[in-house]
Amino acid sequence: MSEMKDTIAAIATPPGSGGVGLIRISGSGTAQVARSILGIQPEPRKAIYRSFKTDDQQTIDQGLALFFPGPDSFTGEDVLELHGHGGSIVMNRLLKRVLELDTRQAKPGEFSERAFLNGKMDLVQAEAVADLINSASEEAAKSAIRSLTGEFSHQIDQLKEKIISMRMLIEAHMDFTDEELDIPIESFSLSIKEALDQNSSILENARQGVVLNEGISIAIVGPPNVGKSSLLNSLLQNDRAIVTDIAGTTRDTLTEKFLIESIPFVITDTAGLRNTTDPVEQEGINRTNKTMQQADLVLVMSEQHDSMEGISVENINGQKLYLINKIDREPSVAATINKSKERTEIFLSVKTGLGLELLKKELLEFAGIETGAEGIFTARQRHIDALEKSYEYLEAAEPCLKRVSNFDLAAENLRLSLEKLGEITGEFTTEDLLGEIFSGFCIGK
Ligand SMILES: Nc1nc2c(ncn2[C@@H]2O[C@H](COP(=O)(O)OP(=O)(O)OP(=O)(O)O)[C@@H](O)[C@H]2O)c(=O)[nH]1
Ligand SMILES: [Mg+2]
Repeated sequence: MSEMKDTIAAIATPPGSGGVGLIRISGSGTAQVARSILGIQPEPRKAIYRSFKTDDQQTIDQGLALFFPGPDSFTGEDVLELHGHGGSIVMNRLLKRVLELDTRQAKPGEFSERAFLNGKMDLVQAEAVADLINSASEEAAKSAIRSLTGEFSHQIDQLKEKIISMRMLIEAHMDFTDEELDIPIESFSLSIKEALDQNSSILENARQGVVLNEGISIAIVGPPNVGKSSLLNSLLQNDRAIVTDIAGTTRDTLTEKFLIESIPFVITDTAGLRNTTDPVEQEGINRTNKTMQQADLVLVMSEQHDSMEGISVENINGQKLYLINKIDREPSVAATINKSKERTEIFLSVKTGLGLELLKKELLEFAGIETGAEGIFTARQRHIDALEKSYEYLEAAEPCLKRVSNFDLAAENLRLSLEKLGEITGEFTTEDLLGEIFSGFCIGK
Protein backbone atom coordinates (compact mmCIF):
# COMPACT_ATOMS: atom_id res chain seq x y z
CA MET A 1 0.00 0.00 0.00
CA SER A 2 3.05 2.28 0.04
CA GLU A 3 2.11 3.04 -3.57
CA MET A 4 -0.77 5.00 -2.09
CA LYS A 5 1.74 7.68 -1.09
CA ASP A 6 2.78 8.38 -4.68
CA THR A 7 1.33 11.30 -6.53
CA ILE A 8 -0.26 9.91 -9.67
CA ALA A 9 -1.19 11.45 -13.01
CA ALA A 10 -2.94 10.39 -16.19
CA ILE A 11 -4.68 11.69 -19.26
CA ALA A 12 -8.33 11.23 -18.38
CA THR A 13 -9.81 11.89 -21.81
CA PRO A 14 -9.78 9.26 -24.57
CA PRO A 15 -6.84 9.16 -27.00
CA GLY A 16 -7.15 11.01 -30.28
CA SER A 17 -8.17 14.54 -31.15
CA GLY A 18 -10.90 16.44 -29.37
CA GLY A 19 -11.85 19.95 -28.35
CA VAL A 20 -10.61 19.47 -24.82
CA GLY A 21 -8.16 17.10 -23.19
CA LEU A 22 -7.91 16.55 -19.46
CA ILE A 23 -5.03 15.54 -17.23
CA ARG A 24 -5.80 14.54 -13.69
CA ILE A 25 -3.26 14.53 -10.87
CA SER A 26 -3.85 13.18 -7.37
CA GLY A 27 -1.74 12.91 -4.23
CA SER A 28 0.24 14.92 -1.74
CA GLY A 29 2.56 16.39 -4.40
CA THR A 30 -0.31 17.87 -6.38
CA ALA A 31 -0.05 21.45 -5.08
CA GLN A 32 3.65 21.48 -6.01
CA VAL A 33 2.80 20.30 -9.54
CA ALA A 34 0.31 23.18 -9.80
CA ARG A 35 2.87 25.73 -8.64
CA SER A 36 5.50 24.45 -11.07
CA ILE A 37 3.31 24.31 -14.16
CA LEU A 38 0.94 27.23 -13.50
CA GLY A 39 3.25 29.46 -11.48
CA ILE A 40 0.64 29.65 -8.71
CA GLN A 41 -1.46 27.36 -6.58
CA PRO A 42 -5.07 27.93 -7.71
CA GLU A 43 -7.74 28.76 -5.16
CA PRO A 44 -9.75 25.66 -4.25
CA ARG A 45 -12.51 24.73 -6.71
CA LYS A 46 -12.15 27.92 -8.80
CA ALA A 47 -11.39 27.54 -12.47
CA ILE A 48 -8.51 29.71 -13.64
CA TYR A 49 -7.24 30.26 -17.16
CA ARG A 50 -3.46 29.87 -17.32
CA SER A 51 -0.54 28.90 -19.46
CA PHE A 52 0.88 25.44 -18.73
CA LYS A 53 4.67 25.89 -18.73
CA THR A 54 7.80 23.83 -18.99
CA ASP A 55 10.62 24.07 -16.48
CA ASP A 56 12.27 26.79 -18.64
CA GLN A 57 9.00 28.74 -18.94
CA GLN A 58 8.00 27.70 -22.43
CA THR A 59 4.26 27.42 -22.97
CA ILE A 60 3.06 23.87 -23.71
CA ASP A 61 -0.62 24.80 -23.85
CA GLN A 62 -3.16 27.17 -22.35
CA GLY A 63 -6.33 26.17 -20.59
CA LEU A 64 -8.26 25.84 -17.38
CA ALA A 65 -6.87 24.58 -14.11
CA LEU A 66 -8.96 23.36 -11.19
CA PHE A 67 -7.60 22.48 -7.77
CA PHE A 68 -9.56 20.36 -5.29
CA PRO A 69 -7.79 20.09 -1.92
CA GLY A 70 -8.37 16.79 -0.11
CA PRO A 71 -10.49 15.41 1.37
CA ASP A 72 -13.18 17.15 -0.71
CA SER A 73 -12.14 15.65 -4.02
CA PHE A 74 -12.90 12.58 -6.09
CA THR A 75 -10.01 10.59 -4.61
CA GLY A 76 -10.09 12.22 -1.18
CA GLU A 77 -6.57 13.54 -1.84
CA ASP A 78 -5.42 16.85 -3.35
CA VAL A 79 -6.48 16.72 -6.99
CA LEU A 80 -5.54 18.99 -9.89
CA GLU A 81 -7.24 18.99 -13.26
CA LEU A 82 -5.58 20.59 -16.25
CA HIS A 83 -7.99 21.16 -19.14
CA GLY A 84 -5.97 21.75 -22.28
CA HIS A 85 -6.55 21.25 -25.98
CA GLY A 86 -7.41 17.67 -26.87
CA GLY A 87 -4.63 16.67 -29.21
CA SER A 88 -2.53 13.62 -28.45
CA ILE A 89 0.82 15.39 -28.95
CA VAL A 90 -0.04 18.33 -26.71
CA MET A 91 -1.61 16.08 -24.07
CA ASN A 92 1.39 13.78 -24.03
CA ARG A 93 3.80 16.75 -23.75
CA LEU A 94 1.80 18.05 -20.81
CA LEU A 95 1.70 14.63 -19.15
CA LYS A 96 5.45 14.25 -19.66
CA ARG A 97 5.95 17.61 -17.91
CA VAL A 98 3.75 16.49 -14.99
CA LEU A 99 5.65 13.21 -14.71
CA GLU A 100 8.93 15.15 -14.32
CA LEU A 101 7.55 16.60 -11.10
CA ASP A 102 7.87 13.62 -8.76
CA THR A 103 4.68 11.99 -9.97
CA ARG A 104 4.11 8.70 -11.72
CA GLN A 105 1.71 7.46 -14.36
CA ALA A 106 -1.51 6.18 -12.74
CA LYS A 107 -2.46 2.55 -13.23
CA PRO A 108 -5.88 1.68 -14.69
CA GLY A 109 -8.58 2.51 -12.16
CA GLU A 110 -6.11 3.89 -9.63
CA PHE A 111 -8.03 7.14 -9.06
CA SER A 112 -11.20 5.16 -8.34
CA GLU A 113 -9.27 2.73 -6.16
CA ARG A 114 -7.99 5.63 -4.07
CA ALA A 115 -11.52 7.05 -3.87
CA PHE A 116 -12.61 3.68 -2.49
CA LEU A 117 -9.68 3.28 -0.09
CA ASN A 118 -10.20 6.83 1.20
CA GLY A 119 -13.87 6.13 1.86
CA LYS A 120 -15.23 8.45 -0.82
CA MET A 121 -17.35 5.67 -2.31
CA ASP A 122 -17.94 2.00 -1.65
CA LEU A 123 -16.90 -0.80 -3.96
CA VAL A 124 -20.29 -1.12 -5.63
CA GLN A 125 -20.19 2.57 -6.51
CA ALA A 126 -16.61 2.35 -7.79
CA GLU A 127 -17.60 -0.57 -10.01
CA ALA A 128 -20.60 1.42 -11.21
CA VAL A 129 -18.25 4.17 -12.42
CA ALA A 130 -16.62 1.66 -14.77
CA ASP A 131 -19.99 0.24 -15.79
CA LEU A 132 -21.32 3.69 -16.59
CA ILE A 133 -18.32 4.44 -18.79
CA ASN A 134 -18.60 1.09 -20.55
CA SER A 135 -22.37 0.88 -20.79
CA ALA A 136 -23.49 -0.21 -24.22
CA SER A 137 -27.11 0.81 -23.94
CA GLU A 138 -29.31 3.43 -22.36
CA GLU A 139 -30.77 0.87 -19.97
CA ALA A 140 -27.29 -0.18 -18.86
CA ALA A 141 -26.30 3.45 -18.30
CA LYS A 142 -29.41 4.10 -16.24
CA SER A 143 -28.78 1.07 -14.08
CA ALA A 144 -25.14 2.10 -13.59
CA ILE A 145 -26.29 5.51 -12.38
CA ARG A 146 -28.59 3.83 -9.89
CA SER A 147 -25.66 1.91 -8.43
CA LEU A 148 -23.39 4.93 -8.58
CA THR A 149 -25.80 7.09 -6.62
CA GLY A 150 -25.95 4.41 -3.97
CA GLU A 151 -29.28 2.63 -4.56
CA PHE A 152 -27.71 -0.81 -4.61
CA SER A 153 -25.46 -0.10 -1.61
CA HIS A 154 -28.41 1.33 0.32
CA GLN A 155 -30.39 -1.87 -0.12
CA ILE A 156 -27.41 -3.94 1.00
CA ASP A 157 -26.97 -1.65 4.03
CA GLN A 158 -30.62 -2.02 4.99
CA LEU A 159 -30.35 -5.79 4.85
CA LYS A 160 -27.15 -5.65 6.87
CA GLU A 161 -28.80 -3.53 9.56
CA LYS A 162 -31.60 -6.01 9.86
CA ILE A 163 -29.18 -8.91 10.29
CA ILE A 164 -27.04 -6.96 12.77
CA SER A 165 -30.01 -6.20 14.99
CA MET A 166 -31.10 -9.86 14.88
CA ARG A 167 -27.62 -10.92 15.80
CA MET A 168 -27.48 -8.52 18.72
CA LEU A 169 -30.80 -9.81 20.02
CA ILE A 170 -29.69 -13.42 19.73
CA GLU A 171 -26.38 -12.74 21.43
CA ALA A 172 -28.20 -10.99 24.26
CA HIS A 173 -30.16 -14.20 24.86
CA MET A 174 -27.29 -16.62 24.46
CA ASP A 175 -26.70 -16.99 28.21
CA PHE A 176 -30.32 -17.87 28.87
CA THR A 177 -31.53 -21.46 29.05
CA ASP A 178 -34.35 -23.11 27.15
CA GLU A 179 -36.44 -22.92 30.31
CA GLU A 180 -36.32 -19.14 30.49
CA LEU A 181 -38.71 -18.91 27.61
CA ASP A 182 -39.73 -15.34 27.48
CA ILE A 183 -37.57 -15.27 24.37
CA PRO A 184 -39.46 -14.18 21.24
CA ILE A 185 -38.48 -17.24 19.21
CA GLU A 186 -41.29 -16.80 16.66
CA SER A 187 -40.27 -13.24 16.00
CA PHE A 188 -36.72 -14.42 15.26
CA SER A 189 -38.04 -16.75 12.58
CA LEU A 190 -40.15 -13.98 11.17
CA SER A 191 -37.17 -11.61 11.00
CA ILE A 192 -35.11 -14.23 9.21
CA LYS A 193 -37.90 -14.74 6.72
CA GLU A 194 -38.06 -11.01 6.08
CA ALA A 195 -34.31 -10.85 5.61
CA LEU A 196 -34.45 -13.79 3.19
CA ASP A 197 -37.17 -12.04 1.17
CA GLN A 198 -35.13 -8.86 1.12
CA ASN A 199 -32.08 -10.80 -0.02
CA SER A 200 -34.06 -12.49 -2.83
CA SER A 201 -35.39 -9.25 -4.12
CA ILE A 202 -31.93 -7.66 -4.23
CA LEU A 203 -30.64 -10.80 -5.92
CA GLU A 204 -33.34 -10.60 -8.58
CA ASN A 205 -32.46 -6.98 -9.35
CA ALA A 206 -28.76 -7.76 -9.37
CA ARG A 207 -29.27 -10.67 -11.78
CA GLN A 208 -31.03 -8.36 -14.19
CA GLY A 209 -28.21 -5.87 -13.68
CA VAL A 210 -25.65 -8.48 -14.69
CA VAL A 211 -27.65 -9.23 -17.83
CA LEU A 212 -27.73 -5.53 -18.69
CA ASN A 213 -24.00 -5.39 -18.18
CA GLU A 214 -22.82 -8.55 -19.81
CA GLY A 215 -25.67 -9.58 -22.12
CA ILE A 216 -27.42 -12.90 -22.61
CA SER A 217 -25.24 -15.40 -24.43
CA ILE A 218 -26.85 -17.11 -27.38
CA ALA A 219 -25.44 -19.81 -29.67
CA ILE A 220 -26.86 -20.64 -33.10
CA VAL A 221 -26.37 -24.33 -33.89
CA GLY A 222 -27.73 -26.77 -36.45
CA PRO A 223 -26.80 -28.68 -39.58
CA PRO A 224 -24.81 -26.94 -42.31
CA ASN A 225 -26.51 -24.58 -44.72
CA VAL A 226 -29.72 -24.00 -42.76
CA GLY A 227 -29.08 -20.25 -42.47
CA LYS A 228 -27.23 -19.84 -39.16
CA SER A 229 -24.77 -17.24 -40.45
CA SER A 230 -27.60 -15.50 -42.29
CA LEU A 231 -29.45 -15.18 -38.98
CA LEU A 232 -26.38 -13.75 -37.25
CA ASN A 233 -26.01 -11.15 -40.01
CA SER A 234 -29.67 -10.29 -39.85
CA LEU A 235 -29.64 -9.77 -36.08
CA LEU A 236 -26.48 -7.66 -36.30
CA GLN A 237 -27.79 -5.82 -39.36
CA ASN A 238 -24.34 -6.26 -40.77
CA ASP A 239 -22.81 -8.80 -43.16
CA ARG A 240 -20.40 -10.00 -40.52
CA ALA A 241 -20.29 -13.70 -41.40
CA ILE A 242 -19.69 -15.31 -44.77
CA VAL A 243 -22.87 -16.78 -46.23
CA THR A 244 -22.78 -19.16 -49.20
CA ASP A 245 -24.91 -22.04 -50.42
CA ILE A 246 -22.00 -24.40 -49.80
CA ALA A 247 -22.56 -26.61 -46.77
CA GLY A 248 -19.75 -26.18 -44.26
CA THR A 249 -19.04 -22.50 -44.93
CA THR A 250 -18.55 -21.48 -41.30
CA ARG A 251 -15.62 -23.10 -39.54
CA ASP A 252 -14.63 -20.89 -36.66
CA THR A 253 -17.07 -19.60 -34.08
CA LEU A 254 -17.90 -15.93 -34.46
CA THR A 255 -19.17 -13.88 -31.53
CA GLU A 256 -20.75 -10.43 -31.64
CA LYS A 257 -22.88 -8.21 -29.43
CA PHE A 258 -26.20 -6.70 -30.44
CA LEU A 259 -29.14 -4.99 -28.77
CA ILE A 260 -32.85 -5.60 -28.92
CA GLU A 261 -34.68 -2.66 -27.40
CA SER A 262 -31.55 -1.72 -25.52
CA ILE A 263 -31.06 -5.19 -23.98
CA PRO A 264 -27.65 -6.63 -24.87
CA PHE A 265 -27.18 -10.11 -26.33
CA VAL A 266 -23.93 -11.83 -27.16
CA ILE A 267 -24.47 -14.17 -30.08
CA THR A 268 -22.17 -16.85 -31.48
CA ASP A 269 -22.46 -18.32 -34.96
CA THR A 270 -21.04 -21.82 -35.22
CA ALA A 271 -19.93 -24.42 -37.72
CA GLY A 272 -22.77 -26.62 -38.96
CA LEU A 273 -23.00 -29.98 -37.25
CA ARG A 274 -22.55 -33.06 -39.39
CA ASN A 275 -20.43 -36.14 -39.59
CA THR A 276 -17.26 -35.22 -41.39
CA THR A 277 -13.72 -36.44 -41.91
CA ASP A 278 -12.35 -33.02 -42.77
CA PRO A 279 -10.07 -32.18 -39.82
CA VAL A 280 -10.67 -28.41 -40.12
CA GLU A 281 -14.43 -28.83 -40.12
CA GLN A 282 -14.11 -31.35 -37.28
CA GLU A 283 -12.27 -28.75 -35.19
CA GLY A 284 -15.02 -26.25 -36.02
CA ILE A 285 -17.61 -28.74 -34.79
CA ASN A 286 -15.65 -29.27 -31.56
CA ARG A 287 -15.89 -25.54 -31.02
CA THR A 288 -19.60 -25.61 -31.75
CA ASN A 289 -20.08 -28.23 -29.07
CA LYS A 290 -18.15 -26.17 -26.56
CA THR A 291 -20.06 -22.97 -27.39
CA MET A 292 -23.35 -24.81 -27.12
CA GLN A 293 -22.58 -25.84 -23.53
CA GLN A 294 -21.67 -22.34 -22.42
CA ALA A 295 -24.62 -20.44 -23.86
CA ASP A 296 -27.57 -19.24 -21.79
CA LEU A 297 -29.80 -19.96 -24.76
CA VAL A 298 -29.20 -22.22 -27.77
CA LEU A 299 -31.02 -21.53 -31.01
CA VAL A 300 -31.32 -24.91 -32.68
CA MET A 301 -31.85 -24.14 -36.34
CA SER A 302 -33.05 -26.45 -39.07
CA GLU A 303 -35.00 -26.44 -42.30
CA GLN A 304 -38.30 -28.20 -42.54
CA HIS A 305 -37.87 -31.90 -43.36
CA ASP A 306 -34.24 -31.70 -42.25
CA SER A 307 -32.77 -34.96 -41.15
CA MET A 308 -30.79 -33.42 -38.24
CA GLU A 309 -28.48 -36.38 -38.72
CA GLY A 310 -25.43 -36.33 -36.49
CA ILE A 311 -26.96 -33.65 -34.29
CA SER A 312 -27.41 -34.12 -30.64
CA VAL A 313 -28.82 -31.24 -28.65
CA GLU A 314 -30.18 -33.30 -25.81
CA ASN A 315 -27.31 -32.70 -23.41
CA ILE A 316 -27.23 -28.90 -23.73
CA ASN A 317 -27.17 -27.23 -20.32
CA GLY A 318 -28.90 -23.99 -21.23
CA GLN A 319 -32.35 -23.51 -22.64
CA LYS A 320 -33.20 -24.27 -26.24
CA LEU A 321 -35.31 -22.50 -28.80
CA TYR A 322 -36.01 -24.34 -32.07
CA LEU A 323 -36.00 -22.38 -35.30
CA ILE A 324 -37.31 -23.77 -38.55
CA ASN A 325 -35.91 -21.58 -41.33
CA LYS A 326 -36.60 -20.96 -45.03
CA ILE A 327 -40.38 -20.98 -44.83
CA ASP A 328 -40.36 -18.68 -47.89
CA ARG A 329 -39.81 -21.82 -49.92
CA GLU A 330 -43.01 -23.38 -48.66
CA PRO A 331 -45.96 -21.12 -49.33
CA SER A 332 -48.25 -23.19 -47.08
CA VAL A 333 -46.15 -22.46 -43.96
CA ALA A 334 -46.74 -19.20 -42.09
CA ALA A 335 -44.44 -17.40 -39.65
CA THR A 336 -45.56 -18.74 -36.29
CA ILE A 337 -44.43 -19.60 -32.82
CA ASN A 338 -45.53 -22.84 -31.19
CA LYS A 339 -45.07 -23.27 -27.50
CA SER A 340 -45.57 -26.66 -25.97
CA LYS A 341 -44.31 -28.20 -22.78
CA GLU A 342 -41.48 -29.96 -24.58
CA ARG A 343 -40.27 -27.15 -26.78
CA THR A 344 -40.80 -23.74 -28.26
CA GLU A 345 -40.37 -23.50 -32.01
CA ILE A 346 -40.51 -20.60 -34.41
CA PHE A 347 -41.11 -20.94 -38.16
CA LEU A 348 -39.33 -18.12 -39.94
CA SER A 349 -37.46 -16.98 -43.00
CA VAL A 350 -34.25 -15.15 -42.38
CA LYS A 351 -34.09 -14.24 -46.03
CA THR A 352 -37.43 -12.42 -46.20
CA GLY A 353 -37.52 -11.41 -42.55
CA LEU A 354 -40.77 -13.29 -41.93
CA GLY A 355 -40.99 -14.36 -38.29
CA LEU A 356 -37.91 -12.42 -37.17
CA GLU A 357 -40.06 -10.20 -34.96
CA LEU A 358 -41.40 -13.31 -33.24
CA LEU A 359 -37.85 -14.39 -32.56
CA LYS A 360 -36.83 -10.99 -31.17
CA LYS A 361 -39.85 -10.91 -28.91
CA GLU A 362 -39.02 -14.38 -27.63
CA LEU A 363 -35.39 -13.36 -26.98
CA LEU A 364 -36.54 -10.35 -24.98
CA GLU A 365 -38.87 -12.54 -23.00
CA PHE A 366 -36.00 -14.91 -22.29
CA ALA A 367 -33.88 -12.00 -21.01
CA GLY A 368 -36.70 -11.26 -18.58
CA ILE A 369 -35.99 -7.58 -18.34
CA GLU A 370 -38.69 -5.04 -18.56
CA THR A 371 -37.32 -2.20 -20.61
CA GLY A 372 -37.68 1.01 -18.69
CA ALA A 373 -38.12 -0.87 -15.41
CA GLU A 374 -37.07 1.16 -12.41
CA GLY A 375 -34.99 -0.46 -9.72
CA ILE A 376 -32.51 -2.46 -11.78
CA PHE A 377 -28.99 -1.53 -10.81
CA THR A 378 -25.79 -2.53 -12.47
CA ALA A 379 -24.23 -5.59 -10.88
CA ARG A 380 -21.57 -8.19 -11.41
CA GLN A 381 -21.25 -11.90 -11.00
CA ARG A 382 -19.27 -11.43 -7.76
CA HIS A 383 -22.27 -9.60 -6.26
CA ILE A 384 -24.57 -12.45 -7.24
CA ASP A 385 -22.19 -15.02 -5.72
CA ALA A 386 -21.99 -13.07 -2.46
CA LEU A 387 -25.74 -12.56 -2.26
CA GLU A 388 -26.35 -16.26 -2.85
CA LYS A 389 -23.87 -17.22 -0.13
CA SER A 390 -25.34 -14.67 2.25
CA TYR A 391 -28.78 -16.18 1.57
CA GLU A 392 -27.51 -19.68 2.37
CA TYR A 393 -26.08 -18.57 5.73
CA LEU A 394 -29.32 -16.81 6.60
CA GLU A 395 -31.25 -19.94 5.75
CA ALA A 396 -28.90 -22.03 7.88
CA ALA A 397 -29.41 -19.70 10.84
CA GLU A 398 -33.17 -20.20 10.95
CA PRO A 399 -33.39 -23.78 12.34
CA CYS A 400 -30.72 -22.92 14.95
CA LEU A 401 -33.12 -20.44 16.49
CA LYS A 402 -35.47 -23.11 17.74
CA ARG A 403 -33.29 -23.86 20.78
CA VAL A 404 -31.28 -21.47 22.90
CA SER A 405 -28.47 -24.02 23.00
CA ASN A 406 -28.07 -23.50 19.26
CA PHE A 407 -28.09 -19.73 19.42
CA ASP A 408 -24.32 -19.52 19.07
CA LEU A 409 -24.59 -21.36 15.75
CA ALA A 410 -27.33 -19.03 14.61
CA ALA A 411 -25.20 -16.00 15.53
CA GLU A 412 -22.24 -17.46 13.66
CA ASN A 413 -24.33 -18.02 10.53
CA LEU A 414 -25.61 -14.47 10.72
CA ARG A 415 -22.05 -13.23 11.08
CA LEU A 416 -21.02 -15.14 7.95
CA SER A 417 -24.03 -13.83 6.10
CA LEU A 418 -23.05 -10.28 7.04
CA GLU A 419 -19.49 -10.87 5.97
CA LYS A 420 -20.67 -11.90 2.51
CA LEU A 421 -22.76 -8.74 2.21
CA GLY A 422 -19.76 -6.73 3.37
CA GLU A 423 -17.73 -8.18 0.50
CA ILE A 424 -20.14 -6.58 -1.94
CA THR A 425 -19.73 -3.04 -0.67
CA GLY A 426 -16.05 -3.58 0.07
CA GLU A 427 -16.05 -3.68 3.86
CA PHE A 428 -14.28 -7.02 3.65
CA THR A 429 -11.94 -7.31 0.71
CA THR A 430 -8.57 -8.69 -0.19
CA GLU A 431 -5.89 -6.89 -2.10
CA ASP A 432 -6.24 -9.48 -4.87
CA LEU A 433 -9.91 -8.74 -5.29
CA LEU A 434 -9.26 -5.00 -5.45
CA GLY A 435 -6.52 -5.56 -8.01
CA GLU A 436 -8.86 -7.64 -10.10
CA ILE A 437 -11.65 -5.09 -9.96
CA PHE A 438 -9.68 -1.93 -10.59
CA SER A 439 -7.39 -3.33 -13.27
CA GLY A 440 -10.48 -3.65 -15.47
CA PHE A 441 -10.94 0.13 -15.40
CA CYS A 442 -9.58 2.52 -17.95
CA ILE A 443 -6.53 4.66 -17.33
CA GLY A 444 -7.35 8.04 -15.85
CA LYS A 445 -10.42 6.78 -14.02
N1 LIG B 1 -34.65 -19.44 -49.31
C1 LIG B 1 -33.97 -19.11 -48.25
N2 LIG B 1 -32.63 -19.23 -48.23
C2 LIG B 1 -31.97 -18.90 -47.12
C3 LIG B 1 -32.62 -18.43 -45.95
N3 LIG B 1 -31.71 -18.20 -45.01
C4 LIG B 1 -30.51 -18.50 -45.56
N4 LIG B 1 -30.67 -18.93 -46.82
C5 LIG B 1 -29.62 -19.36 -47.76
O1 LIG B 1 -29.09 -20.59 -47.32
C6 LIG B 1 -27.70 -20.70 -47.68
C7 LIG B 1 -26.87 -21.04 -46.45
O2 LIG B 1 -26.91 -19.97 -45.55
P1 LIG B 1 -25.86 -19.77 -44.38
O3 LIG B 1 -26.34 -18.64 -43.57
O4 LIG B 1 -24.48 -19.69 -44.94
O5 LIG B 1 -26.06 -21.15 -43.64
P2 LIG B 1 -25.22 -21.72 -42.41
O6 LIG B 1 -26.19 -22.46 -41.57
O7 LIG B 1 -24.44 -20.66 -41.75
O8 LIG B 1 -24.28 -22.76 -43.13
P3 LIG B 1 -22.84 -23.33 -42.64
O9 LIG B 1 -21.97 -22.18 -42.27
O10 LIG B 1 -22.35 -24.06 -43.83
O11 LIG B 1 -23.11 -24.26 -41.50
C8 LIG B 1 -27.33 -19.38 -48.30
O12 LIG B 1 -27.40 -19.52 -49.71
C9 LIG B 1 -28.43 -18.44 -47.82
O13 LIG B 1 -28.67 -17.36 -48.69
C10 LIG B 1 -34.05 -18.30 -46.01
O14 LIG B 1 -34.73 -17.89 -45.07
N5 LIG B 1 -34.64 -18.67 -47.16
MG1 LIG C 1 -22.46 -20.43 -41.49
